[in-house]
Amino acid sequence: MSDIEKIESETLQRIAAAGDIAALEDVRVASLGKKGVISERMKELGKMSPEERKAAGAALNLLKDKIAAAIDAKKQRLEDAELDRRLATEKVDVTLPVAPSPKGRIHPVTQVSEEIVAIFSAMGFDVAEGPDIEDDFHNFTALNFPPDHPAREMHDTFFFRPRADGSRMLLRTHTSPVQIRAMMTKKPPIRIIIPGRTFRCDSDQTHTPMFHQVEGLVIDRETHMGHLKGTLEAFCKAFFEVDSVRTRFRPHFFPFTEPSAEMDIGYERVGNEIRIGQGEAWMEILGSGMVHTNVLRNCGLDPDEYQGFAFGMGIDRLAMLKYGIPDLRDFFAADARWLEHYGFDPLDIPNLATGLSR
Ligand code: 2NM
Repeated sequence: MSDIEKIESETLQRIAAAGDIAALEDVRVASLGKKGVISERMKELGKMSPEERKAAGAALNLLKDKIAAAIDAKKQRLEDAELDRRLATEKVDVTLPVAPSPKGRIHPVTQVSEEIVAIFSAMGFDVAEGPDIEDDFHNFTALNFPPDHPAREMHDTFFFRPRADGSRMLLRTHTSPVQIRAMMTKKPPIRIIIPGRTFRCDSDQTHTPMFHQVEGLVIDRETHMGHLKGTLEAFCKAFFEVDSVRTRFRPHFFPFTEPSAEMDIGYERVGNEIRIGQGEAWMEILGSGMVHTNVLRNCGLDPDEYQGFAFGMGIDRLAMLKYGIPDLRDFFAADARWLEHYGFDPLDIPNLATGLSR
C-alpha cells in the first residue's frame, strides 16, 4: 500500500469512527489543518524534482478533496442525527392544560362590562351597539325630552359646532339612542343590552367626562313591571355573586319611562369593606321603568300592542363597588401599576359556568 493510500484509509477510518461534531473536527485538524498530515506532505513537494512533484502533488490534491468530502458528508449525517434526537425527545404535548402567565391585564371596566354581558346573554338578551356621535333626535327628542326642557341641560351635553341648517351633532349622553334605533328597525320581541361609552360635561371626584353605561331594553306584547323586577333582581344576584340580595324600588322620574323607579340594594360597611346582600343600609345602583308610550309611538310601535321595560346603570361605579376601587379618576389615568393591581387575567373570560370573577 502506498503512503498516500495508507493516509487515506486511516483518515477515512477515523472519520467513520468520529461519534460527534467535536471528534470529527479533531480529525479534520489532524489531516487538513495547517499542521495536519496532508499539509505536512504538501510542504515536502518543494524538495522534489519537477517530475516527482507533478505526480505527488496531483495525488495529494486528490486525497485532500476526498478527505474534505468525506468530512462534509459525515458532518451532515451527525447533524441530521442530532436533529432527529431532538425531535424525538423535545416533544410538545398540545393536549396539556395551559399554564399561562400572559402579559397585560384586563381593565376593570372591560371585566365588569363582560360580566354584565355574560349574565344577560344567559337570560336571552342580545348585545347591541351604536355610534358615540349622535343627533338630537336619537339622543333626546325620540326619548320624550321636550324641546328646551331642563332635562336636556340636566345631561350637560357636549355639542359639536352647528351645521348650516342649525342642527348640531352631539356626544351621546346615554346609550339610549341605540334602543331607539333598535325599536325603529326591529320587530318585537326585542331583548337587548347596550354597553358603551357615554359623555357628559362633568368632572369631579365621582364624575368623569367620559363614562360607561349599560342599558337594557325588553319589548314584547305583555311585558310588565313584574318582568322588570324579576330580571333586575336576578341580575343583581348573579352580578354580586351572592345568594340573597335585598332590593328595593323607589319611584323616580325619567322622561323616557312611566312609571320610573330606581333600584337600591341592601349593604353593610365593615371597616373599609362594603358587603352586598346584608346589613341595613341602601345604595342606589340602577334606574329603570316601563318605556313611555310617547317613546314607543316615536319609534313606530303601537302602545296598545306592545309594552316594554328599560334600565340603565353606570359600569364604572359598579366596578368600584364590586372590586373595592376607591377613586374613579384612576380608571382613566393609564397607570400600568394600577392596572397590574386592579386588572384581570386576560384568559379568565367571565362566564356563568365557572364563576364570573376568579
Ligand atoms: C335608564 C333608566 C331608565 C332607558 C329607557 C330607554 C328607552 F329607549 F327604551 F326609552 N332606554 N333606556 C332607561 C330607563 C335608562 O338609565 C338610568
